[in-house]
Amino acid sequence: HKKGFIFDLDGVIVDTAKYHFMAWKQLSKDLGISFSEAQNEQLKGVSRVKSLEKILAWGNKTISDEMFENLMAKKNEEYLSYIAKMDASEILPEVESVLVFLKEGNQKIALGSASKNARTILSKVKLLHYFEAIVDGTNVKNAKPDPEVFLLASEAIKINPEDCIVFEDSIAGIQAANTAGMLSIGIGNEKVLHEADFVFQNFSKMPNGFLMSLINN
Ligand code: B16
Ligand code: MG
Repeated sequence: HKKGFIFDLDGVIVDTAKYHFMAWKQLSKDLGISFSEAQNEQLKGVSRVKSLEKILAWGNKTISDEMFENLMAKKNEEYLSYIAKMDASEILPEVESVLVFLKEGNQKIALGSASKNARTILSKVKLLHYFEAIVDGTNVKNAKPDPEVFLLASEAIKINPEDCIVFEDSIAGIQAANTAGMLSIGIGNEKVLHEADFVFQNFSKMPNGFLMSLINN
């Protein structure tokens, strides 16, 4: 059977959340707003625009549209300076062996991410060549939990949604996969991701034969 395997990026393939955190923290500091790791948690899977809106709301700040654009550009510049130093050592456990297994099994692989920097990051960590389609923040109009990102990915790899499997670390992403009619696999905390069909702390906790059973189902 040919299935479509759709991967989220941040939190599933690499932990770029720590770099988003550093960049948002600096921006908040410049604005005199406090910003905690718990707040950063709430920005996972959330677009750049929505993230800045949330930070400003937490700090009770209103700013001009021009200033908003400037801050977004500044945040991304700092974020990209961290990304520039990334290499394959930052790939999360067992991610590459899962990609190799799927590729060798002739399965379709796509990316479904909110990030506008997805291609840059995948190429930095040398995983770009595994992906037949990349749907990211540059293609998508409606953010997760809207299913658009995953539906576009399933179209791009020509696999029906019911034959697609999504790997996600955010609640919004799991909801998006469920709404798209796909099998949702949470990567992370099972208490947080309880709406997923399956949850594993990371790919190395996935039992032997699990991927094979998804392909054969
Ligand atoms: P960028 P994902 C998301 O990636 C991140 O989780 C989220 O924190 C970030 O704000 C968003 O991408 C946009 O990223 O600023 O690079 O366009 O988890 O959907 O892969
Ligand atoms: Mg994510």
